[in-house]
Amino acid sequence: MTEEGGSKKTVEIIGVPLDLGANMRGANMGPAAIRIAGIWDKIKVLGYNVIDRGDLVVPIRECIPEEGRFKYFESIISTCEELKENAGQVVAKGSIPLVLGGDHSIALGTIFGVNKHFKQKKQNLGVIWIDAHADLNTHETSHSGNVHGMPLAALIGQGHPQLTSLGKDSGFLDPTKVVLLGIRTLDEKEKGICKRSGIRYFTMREIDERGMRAVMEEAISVASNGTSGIHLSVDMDGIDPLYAPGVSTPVTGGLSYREAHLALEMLHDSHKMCSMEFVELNPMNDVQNKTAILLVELVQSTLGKSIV
Ligand SMILES: [Mn+2]
Repeated sequence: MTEEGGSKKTVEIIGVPLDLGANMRGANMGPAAIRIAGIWDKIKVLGYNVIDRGDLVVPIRECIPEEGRFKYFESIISTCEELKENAGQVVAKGSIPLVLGGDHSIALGTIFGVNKHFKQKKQNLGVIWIDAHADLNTHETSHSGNVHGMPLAALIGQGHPQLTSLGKDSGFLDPTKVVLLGIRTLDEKEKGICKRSGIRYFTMREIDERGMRAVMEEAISVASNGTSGIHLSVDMDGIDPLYAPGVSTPVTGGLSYREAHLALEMLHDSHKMCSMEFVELNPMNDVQNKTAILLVELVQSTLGKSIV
């Protein structure tokens, strides 16, 4: 869905400087670091029109009253409502939303927004979610109460009613059309949720054994089956901290530089990608903006940059 009939596609950037879903602070500086890494020019050079919608206005942590065990639910939900609206508008225009996080809780806004558009046309959305974690905790299984560990659960309709209420008018994802890629650390109770979810998950072990090409072929086939588009959600901690140190929750043993590029080059070649988000970049932990530069390169691969 990236280039149709030679006409120029438009990519619309939406920055979401929100780190309220995580204990570690700093992901709210992600959109700025990604712009500094040259995202606009690097997309433009591939022949796309680029529109930068700027950043959504996100409440400041110190200005929000303490909300109890479930941290910053109200503020995260109101930001996600606004993001849902924005992402929905962009796909309805036939453009590609590129959402820049921010922590992974913002996927609730992006994906419910895109899904709402597809549901209105009686179509389904597939999702490829690259992450070290499964993000399948609920309020009952989460140790921390941090929303960035819960978004995928809420997107398939599980979890705290305040979070799932975001999907009331947009419908939930069909877990059999969702792929988790690169997972390598799950909470004990989250493992059971993952196994029972119906999601096709590819652990790092399976990627090691089968190779990224075979895994990604299957991932695209699962996310394409009966769907009209694939949303890509990239948590930068899915990539090995050797290449992507600038994240809030680094976990060793992740995707290599080449594996990550190959996966996204293959997604581009499928012509199914309709929307994307890149999240959990944390400039506080980065080294000379290296992870933001990698993120921009990965966006380019998803949009069709090839070696020759
Ligand atoms: Mn995540």
